[in-house]
Amino acid sequence: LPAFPDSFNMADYFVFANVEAGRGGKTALLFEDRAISYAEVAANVTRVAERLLAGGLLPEQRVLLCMRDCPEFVYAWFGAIKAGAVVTQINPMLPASDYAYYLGYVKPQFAFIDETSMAAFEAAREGARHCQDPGSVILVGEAPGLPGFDRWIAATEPPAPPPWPTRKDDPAVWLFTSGTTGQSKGAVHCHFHFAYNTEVYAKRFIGMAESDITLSGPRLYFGYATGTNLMFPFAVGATAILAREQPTPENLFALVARHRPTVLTNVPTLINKMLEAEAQAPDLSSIRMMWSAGEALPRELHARWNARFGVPIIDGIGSAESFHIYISNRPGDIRPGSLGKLVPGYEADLLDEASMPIAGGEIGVLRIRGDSAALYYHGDYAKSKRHLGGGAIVSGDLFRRDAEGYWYYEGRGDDMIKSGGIYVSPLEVEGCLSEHPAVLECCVFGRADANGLEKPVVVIVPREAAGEALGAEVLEFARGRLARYKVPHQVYLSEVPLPRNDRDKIDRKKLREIYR
Ligand code: 3SK
Repeated sequence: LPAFPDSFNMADYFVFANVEAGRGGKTALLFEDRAISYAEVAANVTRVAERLLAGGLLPEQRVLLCMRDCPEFVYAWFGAIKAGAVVTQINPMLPASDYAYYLGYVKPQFAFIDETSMAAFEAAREGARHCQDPGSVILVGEAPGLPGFDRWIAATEPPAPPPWPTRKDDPAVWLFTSGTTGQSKGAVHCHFHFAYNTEVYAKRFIGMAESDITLSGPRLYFGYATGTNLMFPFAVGATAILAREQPTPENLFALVARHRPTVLTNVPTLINKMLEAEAQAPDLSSIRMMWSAGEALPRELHARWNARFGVPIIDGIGSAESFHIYISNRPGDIRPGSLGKLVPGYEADLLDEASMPIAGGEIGVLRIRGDSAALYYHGDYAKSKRHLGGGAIVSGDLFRRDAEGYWYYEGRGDDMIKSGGIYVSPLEVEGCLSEHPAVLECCVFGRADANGLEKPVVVIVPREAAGEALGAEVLEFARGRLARYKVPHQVYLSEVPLPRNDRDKIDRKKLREIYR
């Protein structure tokens, strides 16, 4: 297993190592019409670290990033790390109430924002205790009253003290769990966690190469993309494409045509949108693999993608708690419907309701161990005790493993439906209903019937406007394919897309509230 020296800063591992290895002239980032070299990235990372330290930043204080994808995101991210700070990163498109929560929870010493997040962030700052000093909020762009990034980074006064010599076990990043209400928690990670997963997953298991050019639908604030579109390419001296715009099929197709990426990071929702888009036969032939994670990839969607584009989908599962993916398909070993195999470097077992290991092909709660497991959730002892500790994560996700060692996701424990005394996985029912040609997307959850007994119900977004008859037709379809107790008792047709959280995962909690 990879080991790291006690004195370790991950900015050295991901950024400065490239310059030391003679790759200073190689393109690290492609952004708009610029190609930015590793030497330029390293110089800007150094400057950000100096400016933060000159501004009074102390080791392990938090720096908050709330901006769209751009080179400044990268400079601020690694600059804060190099300076010995702890990076926290959030979606730049949230309302002020969410930023008020994050300001109070993170208590950042500095924040980097951009024109997208500025109005809501400034509104939240009015009632906050942190980030009140002039100069503690740096704006990528220009606006009166806030230091613009370009002028801030170019300043030379006051002089900066040397960066703090971090240790591998020092806290480096909080990755936020997917909260749907803004109450997400920071899973605390130390410096070497990121290098560990990068070594065992990105380099050894996936085979990321210096020749790779990466592009991502999900944005960098989501740990999934921080890995696949920043850390993984940087760890091998590859090139990452960044774009400020929101990811749409049209934007992605245009970036693929322009830069010819070899690796695309994606999520099922966007994969579906790419298939639905009107675009004239986009040429995806440069892409050697496309990641899918973040939520379950329906088998039917996988098949439609294969038939249309043929780019191999690498479906895997990771989490904020593990930093990144620990069970995955891999190039040359893809089993549709499965999440693939356990990444060597991680250990996994399945637990029953009494937390005892189970054997065979039974469904159980996954316990994963590995050296990228979060230490704890900041400010939440009870949640930390429940889910984290001693290098292990027990997230509440349900899995099954077959005799050949392939893993299958069965949903979250608290999403399981007990129908007729038997557990029903909503994912299995959704997978089946998605195969009906009129179903664009659907979500299955449990709801008490008139007798107080839990039964599956489904909300369906039809591909085209549909009459009530579609409900009955879909149920007939399900009856021919599923055991009786798994067939939904009620179908709701929705004209609007299913609600999603800020990382594009279906918000089951909100749906349950709507269809109470
Ligand atoms: O949250 C997730 O779904 C995820 C997936 C892959 C890698 C990292 C993360 C946080």
